[in-house]
Amino acid sequence: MCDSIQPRERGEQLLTEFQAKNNFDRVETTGTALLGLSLTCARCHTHKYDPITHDEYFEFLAFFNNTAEHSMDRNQYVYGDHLTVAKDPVSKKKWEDFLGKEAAFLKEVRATGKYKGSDESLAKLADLLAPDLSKPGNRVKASSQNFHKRSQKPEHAIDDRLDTIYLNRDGNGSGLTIFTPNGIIHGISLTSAADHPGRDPKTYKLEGSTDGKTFTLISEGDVPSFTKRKQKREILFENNQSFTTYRLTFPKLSDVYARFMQIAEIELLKKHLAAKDDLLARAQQLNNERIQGQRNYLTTTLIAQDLPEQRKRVTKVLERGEYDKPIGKPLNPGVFSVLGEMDAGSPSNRLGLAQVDHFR
Ligand SMILES: [Ca+2]
Repeated sequence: MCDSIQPRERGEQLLTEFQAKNNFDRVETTGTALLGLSLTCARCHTHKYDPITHDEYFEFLAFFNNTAEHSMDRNQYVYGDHLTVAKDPVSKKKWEDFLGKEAAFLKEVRATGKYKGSDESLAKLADLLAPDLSKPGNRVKASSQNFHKRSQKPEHAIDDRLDTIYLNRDGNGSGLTIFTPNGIIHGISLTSAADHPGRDPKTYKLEGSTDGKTFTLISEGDVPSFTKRKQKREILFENNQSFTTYRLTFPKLSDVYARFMQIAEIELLKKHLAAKDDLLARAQQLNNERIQGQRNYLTTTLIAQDLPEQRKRVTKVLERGEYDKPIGKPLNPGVFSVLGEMDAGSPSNRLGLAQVDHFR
């Protein structure tokens, strides 16, 4: 019998099945986590002494049946829209206190008029004293795709962490391109990774570009040899040209037979740093506090968007909880009668459901 179903129909059936399963999961997780009720029985039938009926289960499910994400994610690690929120009420208070301190400081900076153009954020002010032109989060491109995409990617070379490494399995000649704001550099620093010393760079070649296509040689030569793991070495050179794209490759590695190139950190050393100033030093300190605060007090949470009105799905009771057996009339979202009713003024969607104050 199955053979009479066309592939397209099969695909659609699968989508319907997964949509139903996702809905069951959301309804039952909400029941278990927020209501302290296992709702699974009501998915298939009404128990005589159970306060939640089969029909009510599907009215509740209607709240979740119109989320816009595809019911099958194809195992992609791509996350949709999200919100940054405080981890808990104590964290919220601490973060707000910090934001108050930051606003007062920026007001003070603006009043001096010393850093016009840079005073809109702590990060930009702090950056004036930072020696490294590249920043964690700048775009980077590996010289080849022969690296572990998650644990040893090129981004690890500019993430300001010594415990993360970039490792390229193409060995000699591999490296990376770093896309930065416009800036002149007069040196680089390299920090060896905590693994086999033979994989450390022995020579380097640094080129710069302003369009990402044509590159000019800035400097090349030997890398001072690393005598320890996680050791930082600086290489200084003459350069007066400004670039936005820096390509750094390592033609030779420490061990001629090494098959892999590895590096823990790379810095592009800026030629001109701002003069030391108490305001900038405080900006740096506050910026560090901000980074710590973001880590300690904030977290992100995914948000599921609702489908637009014209694409809304119809929710019906599923006989015995089977995805391909919808019965009865279309249902509107509704809460369990034992919970009371939703306030007439609250929206008939997940937002209304989340606003528990609106229950009467
Ligand atoms: Ca690193």
